[in-house]
Amino acid sequence: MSAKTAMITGITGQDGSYLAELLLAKGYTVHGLIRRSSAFNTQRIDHLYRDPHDTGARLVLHYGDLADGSRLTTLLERLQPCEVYHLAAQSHVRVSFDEPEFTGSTTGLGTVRLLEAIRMTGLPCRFYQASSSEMFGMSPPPQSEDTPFHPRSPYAAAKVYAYWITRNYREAYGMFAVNGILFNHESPRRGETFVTRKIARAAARIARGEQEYLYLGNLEARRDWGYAPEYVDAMWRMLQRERPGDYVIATGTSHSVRDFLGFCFEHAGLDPDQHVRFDERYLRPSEVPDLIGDASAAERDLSWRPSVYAPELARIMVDAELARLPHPSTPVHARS
Ligand code: NDP
Ligand code: GDR
Repeated sequence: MSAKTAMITGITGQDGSYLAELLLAKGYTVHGLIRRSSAFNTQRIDHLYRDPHDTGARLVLHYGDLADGSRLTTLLERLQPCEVYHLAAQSHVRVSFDEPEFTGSTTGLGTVRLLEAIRMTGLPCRFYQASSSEMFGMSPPPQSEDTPFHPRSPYAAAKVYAYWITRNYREAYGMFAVNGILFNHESPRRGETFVTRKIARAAARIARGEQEYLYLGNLEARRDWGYAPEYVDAMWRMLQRERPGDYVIATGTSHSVRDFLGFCFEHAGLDPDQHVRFDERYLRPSEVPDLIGDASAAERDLSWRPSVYAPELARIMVDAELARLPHPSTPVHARS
């Protein structure tokens, strides 16, 4: 077992929760950055949390925000992590068209605030940047570490900035700073407004008679969908390398949104034609048509390879949604 200390920004998100699980299982002490909100936003990590007064509690949460560089500096100074996983971001592509400036500040400048905090404290830690396949945008598939970026949204443009500033701190200051260029990865913990979770949730609810229709936008976009728990393992592997490098993480397969809809609805015993409606509000001003990642460098250098592909992922997600719903035999008055 290792006695390392890690810091995770975005620990309350999908990836942060799986990464915290992984690092705790490896014996790390994990410090997570959380935003103050008027209601609790820690549902994804509540099962990992122990009262800090308990001896042996190794998950510690700290208030902080990517907008607040001085807080990042003082936290790093105090916690002295040896690995920093920077996952926090305004991560929704469609929302980034509505809030481009906020997205630039959080998703783009948030990264340089954290890197600068590391540089100023002189901490010899390793840094992981959550880069995205969205940076490839219009570049045709397959996309690898050598594919040029052509971002198609304020989110993707902010991630391109964050990618390059990470490389710049590596080159300028010799920092161990890496970019994981992760293609879409999903799970039952995915945010409810991302398309896979939205579809899986609707399939379960329609099958149980709790919802009639599902409203979607562009069904023809193609994505390379993998399974989130496998992807956080790749993040960790990148920081264990002898030398820093950037890696694509993907399954190498692509499916359309329509395909994913078919996988979920078939598993729930439903016909999409009877329940799916188009709503233009879910279209984007500019779309990313087709992503297929080439993760051969990660397989070669990190010994990382995926095992869950989109059809199985869809079944995992629908089953999780069905399990979340009250059992059909439970009388309505007994449901909380
Ligand atoms: P989520 O949207 O589930 O989680 C985002 C996290 O960032 C949450 O913990 C959120 O906190 C936190 N956050 C947002 N804004 C701030 C802020 N201003 N200060 C501090 N924390 C903030 O994202 P995922 O887990 O899916 O993704 C993790 C990272 O990986 C993101 O950077 C995303 O852009 C990137 N990525 C994701 C991919 C995917 O397919 N999932 C693929 C490629 C990259 P709160 O809970 O309070 O909202
Ligand atoms: P994406 O994920 O934009 O790829 O970004 P999302 O699930 O939002 O969209 C995937 C594709 O589905 C189409 N789509 C819809 N999308 C949503 N959200 N809602 C709908 O109703 C709908 N109908 C069709 C979209 O147009 C798109 O083509 C995710 C995020 O996690 C990013 O943070 C991450 O960087 C990338 O994946 C890789």
